[in-house]
Amino acid sequence: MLGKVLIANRGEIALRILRACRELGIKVVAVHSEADRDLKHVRLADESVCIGPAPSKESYLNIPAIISSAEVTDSVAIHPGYGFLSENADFAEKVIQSGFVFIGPRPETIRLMGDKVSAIEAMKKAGIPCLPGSDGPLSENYDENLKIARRIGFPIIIKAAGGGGGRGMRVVHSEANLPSAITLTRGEAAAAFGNDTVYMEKFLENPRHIEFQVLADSHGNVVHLGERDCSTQRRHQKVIEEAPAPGITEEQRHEMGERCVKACQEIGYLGAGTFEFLYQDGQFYFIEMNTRVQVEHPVTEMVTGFDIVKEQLRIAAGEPLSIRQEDVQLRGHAVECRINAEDPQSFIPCPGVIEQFHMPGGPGIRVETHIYNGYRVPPYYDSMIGKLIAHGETRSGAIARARMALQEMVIGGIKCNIPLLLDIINDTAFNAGGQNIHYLEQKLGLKH
Ligand code: MV4
Repeated sequence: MLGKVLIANRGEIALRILRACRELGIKVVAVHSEADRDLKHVRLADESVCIGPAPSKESYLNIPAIISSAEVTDSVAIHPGYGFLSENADFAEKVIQSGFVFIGPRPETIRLMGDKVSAIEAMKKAGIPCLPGSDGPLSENYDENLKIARRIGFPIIIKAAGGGGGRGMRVVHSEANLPSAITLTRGEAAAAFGNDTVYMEKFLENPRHIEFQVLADSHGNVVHLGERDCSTQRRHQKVIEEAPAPGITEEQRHEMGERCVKACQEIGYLGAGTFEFLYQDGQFYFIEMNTRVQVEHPVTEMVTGFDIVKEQLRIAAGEPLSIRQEDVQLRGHAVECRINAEDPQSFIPCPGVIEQFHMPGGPGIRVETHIYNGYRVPPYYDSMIGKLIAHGETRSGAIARARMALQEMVIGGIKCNIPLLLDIINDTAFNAGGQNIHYLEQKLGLKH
């Protein structure tokens, strides 16, 4: 096993990674910003290094500071968590060049998936269903682009190759708007990602967001752990995720899971990964692949019984996966509620001191959080302060447990979104299951 792992992240995921390391007998190095000295995982780590001032750019995104922290602490490997440098191919490359193990896919794979045009091309070639699209970057030739749009059929969507997660895209409903949409998206993409490559896809009006979790080791073993439904979102921020996805049959799961496994084998994927699909009218369409552990990984852990972060560490150590596909059986249902330090009505972040914190408990309840009584939520980072995951034998059983736990949980001193989460958990449409990506914004729109 890896002797010592440096965790290049903060908050709940840093604590989650620390716990997985501890279980495997791995020493832990925490790196933190000046604003994060009091993080729970920093206190629990074997060693800690302050890597810079509060702003992420100067700390959690400061590659030289992180690499030198690994050097001075004699770390063997670096776990990037999610966000920050987790999908930065240059970082992964520098980690490896400096003699450390990067806990994630190879840099070339991160780069391939980071460019959405090359990701779609690779996946299409590997037998993953994709949307009708431009099958490559758009040129500057208007007639050519119009021809592509007519072949696909309106509405279409223009997306930035360097985008993802909802950044850099524009829907076009008619031919008249095509040239300006391409020009505008290209300009925004150049400014935001330093890459003005754009591509075109058929636009789906009412899809669900369903993603498949995979794990691949360095011995050629690949497994899928089924899917998650992440359709309950607002402005591209997921609010509630669940596994399995309502209404997806064992046959669909098997077919899509197998396709994802085969695609991983074809591209030589390594580590944990997620295939993101849009699902509409019974069909799956690949949109992106995430080459990191995801915020919502616990719902998959709850229904499969496997530990995704421990598997990441085993894979990075060159060990074979501890899971064979035939061992993967889904049991019950899990829902995850993201707890954010924000106003539940305006969604404005609410940093400050946690004056009171009571954890919920009972059968099937899991809380992933770094907060504690007296902890100050800093204003510099994402407002997510924790996750409540509820497991039950059925979807309604899991929802009932989530409801009880949300009612039981007390977070005082700052505003948080528990009232909003309860409102969703008690909503008739949410309880019916299988809502699309517009459900939450439509529900909130009704109130405003
Ligand atoms: C789409 C789409 C409809 N049609 N692509 C947004 C996030 C990025 N990962 C892709 N996104 C979308 N791509 C086509 N061809 C609708 C979305 C979309 C969305 C997707 C998943 C979850 C939430 C979303 C919210 C708005 C739009």
